[in-house]
Amino acid sequence: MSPSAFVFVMAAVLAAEPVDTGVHHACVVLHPTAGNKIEGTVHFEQIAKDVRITGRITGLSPGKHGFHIHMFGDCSAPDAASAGDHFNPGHADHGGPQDRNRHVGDLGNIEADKDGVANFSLVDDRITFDGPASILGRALVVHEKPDDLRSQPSGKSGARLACGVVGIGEPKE
Ligand SMILES: [Cu+2]
Ligand SMILES: [Zn+2]
Repeated sequence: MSPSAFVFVMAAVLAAEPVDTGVHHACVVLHPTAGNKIEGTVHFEQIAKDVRITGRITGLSPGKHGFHIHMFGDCSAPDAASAGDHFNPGHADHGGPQDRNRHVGDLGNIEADKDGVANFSLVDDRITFDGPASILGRALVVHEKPDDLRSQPSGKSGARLACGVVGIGEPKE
């Protein structure tokens, strides 16, 4: 084989190599809405068919706080109303993370300790990084009150205390 033919063949082989453009890690930096001091960082990592959600959020009142993916990655309004409703591509009812009938964005609650700090690690089997249930570009919202996992349309979780956009994270391997 001539050198130029070899280069041609190698270029064809490299071009045919499947390129994995899939996202396996996403990251959210939470910013407080007007009038409070909630801050935090949350990571989403694909593990087989599930997504592990880990994070640390500070400035909360002790106890449970609703924790959802909302439709729009727009945290610009002072009360984060611009993020829209719960992310619900399947037109389901509001529910808890263990329910089959739930919004894709229904991640339930996080719980803050007496110092107002929530350290958590959850696993969810509905959110994804591609296809119709992809959370990329949408918003993560932390609420004032617990999500009761039942009431429509959003679990009576009250005001939005912090909001952040779900961004593509650096691969962790
Ligand atoms: Cu919410
Ligand atoms: Zn919901």
